[in-house]
Amino acid sequence: MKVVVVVPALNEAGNIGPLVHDCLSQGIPTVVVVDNGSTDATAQNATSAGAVVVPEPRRGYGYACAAGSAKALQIGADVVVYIDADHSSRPDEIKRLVAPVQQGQALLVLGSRVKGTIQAGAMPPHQRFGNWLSARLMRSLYNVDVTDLGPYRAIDAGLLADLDMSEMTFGWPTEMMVKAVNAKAVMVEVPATWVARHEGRSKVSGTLVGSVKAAWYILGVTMRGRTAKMQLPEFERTW
Ligand SMILES: Nc1nc2c(ncn2[C@@H]2O[C@H](COP(=O)(O)OP(=O)(O)O)[C@@H](O)[C@H]2O)c(=O)[nH]1
Ligand SMILES: [Mg+2]
Repeated sequence: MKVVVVVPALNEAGNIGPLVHDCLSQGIPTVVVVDNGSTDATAQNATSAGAVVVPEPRRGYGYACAAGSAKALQIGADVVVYIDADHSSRPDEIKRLVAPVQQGQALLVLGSRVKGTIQAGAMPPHQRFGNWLSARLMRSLYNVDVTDLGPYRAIDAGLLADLDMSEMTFGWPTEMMVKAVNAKAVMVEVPATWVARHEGRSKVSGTLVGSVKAAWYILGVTMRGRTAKMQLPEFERTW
């Protein structure tokens, strides 16, 4: 199975090179870095490290994920893995993430930091709370057994294409989950490690504006997913 890693990135020049290197050294054939209008050397450093760089000037985490996904599907991915550019997730856990898709046990695999390890100081208390609340809401509204809404995940390419993603904000990872549930695709969690970003400043949970925006989008998508707008026909299993 061809695994393609997609990395949405905004001004991560100090992190992107080592991250791409670590992904490639896991035997991943293609790492797609989406440069979301960085003003630093993110694109150059990603290219030097061996990534395929896709520019996406429209600012937004979802825009970047969508551009990377389109590229991954275009180059024939069977499984697409998403990982943040700041090296908070560990590329040596990609195999664990991809295994349930490869073995035909799930179509969407979520890296759960709650089931795994959160390094001291890697997740501020308000982010922990927001995440707990969102996961709780997801459990009660969708009747699914999830503990985390983190960005590190693997998805079957067929399911990804069918989900017709439209949320171009930090709500993208949540939209993927609610649409997968609505499409009755099998979704599982595996433990994942979360460490503090290697370099640079947080733009989301580390800032008030970023945190409020992220919470707004995540909760909004979770609620809207219960309306007809995000209903999808039942997904055909590929195994
Ligand atoms: N494409 C895109 N990525 C972003 C944006 N803001 C942050 N990111 C990326 O999203 C990830 C999470 O952001 P980060 O600053 O680490 O937030 P934190 O994990 O909450 O501290 C990182 O990989 C960032 O490079 C954005 O506006 N667009
Ligand atoms: Mg981060």
